[in-house]
Amino acid sequence: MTETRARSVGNHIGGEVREAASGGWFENRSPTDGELLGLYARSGAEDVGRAVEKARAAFEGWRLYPAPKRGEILYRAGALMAERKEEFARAMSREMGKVLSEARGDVQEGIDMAFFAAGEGRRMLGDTVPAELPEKFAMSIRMPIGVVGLITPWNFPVAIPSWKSFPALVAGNTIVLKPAEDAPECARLFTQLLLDAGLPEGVFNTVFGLGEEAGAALVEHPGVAGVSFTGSTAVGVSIAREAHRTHKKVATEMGGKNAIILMDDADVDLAVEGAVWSAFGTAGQRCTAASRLIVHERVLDEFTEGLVRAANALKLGDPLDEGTDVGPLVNEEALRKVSGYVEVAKEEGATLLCGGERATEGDLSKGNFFRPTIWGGVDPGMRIAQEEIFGPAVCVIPVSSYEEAVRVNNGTPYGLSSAIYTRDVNTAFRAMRDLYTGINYVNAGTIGAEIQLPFGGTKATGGHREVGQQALDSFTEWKSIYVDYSGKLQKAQIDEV
Ligand code: UN1
Repeated sequence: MTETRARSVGNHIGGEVREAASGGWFENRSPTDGELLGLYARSGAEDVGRAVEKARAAFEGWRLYPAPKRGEILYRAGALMAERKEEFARAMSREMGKVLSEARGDVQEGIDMAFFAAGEGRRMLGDTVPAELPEKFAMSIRMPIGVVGLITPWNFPVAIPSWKSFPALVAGNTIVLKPAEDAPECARLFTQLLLDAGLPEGVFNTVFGLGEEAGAALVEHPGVAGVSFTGSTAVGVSIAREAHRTHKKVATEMGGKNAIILMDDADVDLAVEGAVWSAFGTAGQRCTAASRLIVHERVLDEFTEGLVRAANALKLGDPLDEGTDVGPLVNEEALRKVSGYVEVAKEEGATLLCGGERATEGDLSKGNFFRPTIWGGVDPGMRIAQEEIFGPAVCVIPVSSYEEAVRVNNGTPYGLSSAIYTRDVNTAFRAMRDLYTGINYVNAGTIGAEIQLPFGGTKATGGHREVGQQALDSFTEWKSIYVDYSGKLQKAQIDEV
């Protein structure tokens, strides 16, 4: 019955809401019970072109609007987001399956980012440096790049659009957002929020659609000066290639195969808690999720026993119920992917310690629920220990020394987040030197990065950084400025005799 009442949601282009030029729509369904939540514009190149045109026109005014004033609009956006936190969080849980407490946390990252970026409006530091000639002034400033295309994922559907939009806006860019098709309602609420906060028409535009249609059109469009993408490494690499071909500035935030190392002097109970939270929080659907546990053989049995017990105690259920620990996977494709790795693990000879199957009792049968899965006896070279699974599944890899643990940690194509549990301060600092990932934790799991420090990783993770002051790097170009006030020709690098 509810299906007939599904709302149709158009694109937001230049302050107007409009259907896709093709008249097409795509469905947004709940991963918890399959209910149809809404229809969203299935956009293509024509819609993207119109949005870029509006954003291009708005850029001329927005870049001249003083940065502190741009920041004031972001302060308003942050305050409004705080007021609407519950509305955002509920829509998020419903459409992508994250449990409510985590959905609130996702919105909180958006609020934090709004206030942090707003402050940049009165900072946005450049350098002033001495010039080598006597009557000459030298400085550098950041300049906006123009229209930026943002392609955002469903797993942090408020935080990540905020991470990208707020720094881009405060720096003076205008935006076309292509949000993930698995969380379009959050993007609609986000867009409405920015309009309500007072952004001028055309500064922020949202085009719904599929990656291979609207997303690809955005990356190819010659009027787009920069692209920022978060998602899989396969898609990110093809976006980066296309962006380079069409001379766009590009930032890609891609996969992870994050590990927690447990040394033999670790607080094992604390490590169990950190591992469960990092591996099974958000049903393992975070870029930062721990999917490898590198455990010293001396604490292996004690740790594994505690881990399996804690994983089996997690409550699967409706993400809107406050008592639920783990919600559904985002869609059936995700379910198929995780199930596929259970087969791979079997072939590779890993030991399944718990989970490994869909959960179908009662109402769970209506959704994409998968039991928290742990494999023991994993060799670091196995596919389950090398490839990003993006679900509630984790490998336990035994090691016998610190050096081996570091080698295993660094021995994947990815480099986002890593953690070490140890009571030895020297080991902790050594690890902070040796672990080749963009984010390191000591005595905490691999998730929970805060927005005031750069977020991103090495190697196949992409090498770019979001949030923190470094966020501005993806949305600005440096300009070096020399002012000669001598009134005569002064030649740099030339010794006058
Ligand atoms: C992501 O999964 O893409 O550190 C972002 C964390 C969160 C952000 C994760 N603050 O887990």
